Amino acid sequence: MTTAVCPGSFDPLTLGHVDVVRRARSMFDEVVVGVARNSAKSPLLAVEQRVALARAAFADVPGVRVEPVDGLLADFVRTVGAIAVVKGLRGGADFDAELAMALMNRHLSGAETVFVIGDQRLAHIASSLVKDVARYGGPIDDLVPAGVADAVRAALPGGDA
Ligand code: COD
Repeated sequence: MTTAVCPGSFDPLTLGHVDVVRRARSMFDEVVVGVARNSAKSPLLAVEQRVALARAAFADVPGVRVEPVDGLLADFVRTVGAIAVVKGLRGGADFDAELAMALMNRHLSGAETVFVIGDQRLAHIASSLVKDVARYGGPIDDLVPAGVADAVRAALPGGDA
């Protein structure tokens, strides 16, 4: 059985992420979505909430499970027995950011990184933009899986979280 890890901050999970995970699942028997605690980025949503939202989003996708990543991704990859990390690319800027991480993860764990080109209709979707749109009261419901938009709005100042 082949296992791959799809890691990210998923703060919040978007339809772009879902597309990448589904494409990864078409190549590997099992995909583990690794939700990084990522304290360096001061996430809007707590890791427990990001994990819960991702579990709900992938509940109907066989062969996909969601786990938190507390330390190094390279250690997580080894722990779950994955042979690859799968990352999505929207363009050259993503590749520039991903290359050093891919090389470091291979250095640390031996795992290869596989890049998939996401659906071009979702290429404008980034977690940071989703939060920005929501912060100014814009509509985000068609950018994220069900339940995520309400969680983002609730977590913003003035929300009911
Ligand atoms: N279409 C296609 N791909 C997309 C889209 C989209 N619309 N949106 C996002 N993506 C891709 C991104 O390019 C990325 O590959 C992935 O989805 C996740 O995106 P984010 O923004 O949720 O996650 P990041 O970039 O913040 O994740 C960084 C990690 C958490 C993977 C990284 O920091 C990490 O591995 N942390 C663990 C600690 C560690 O090991 N650090 C050393 C790393 S070498």
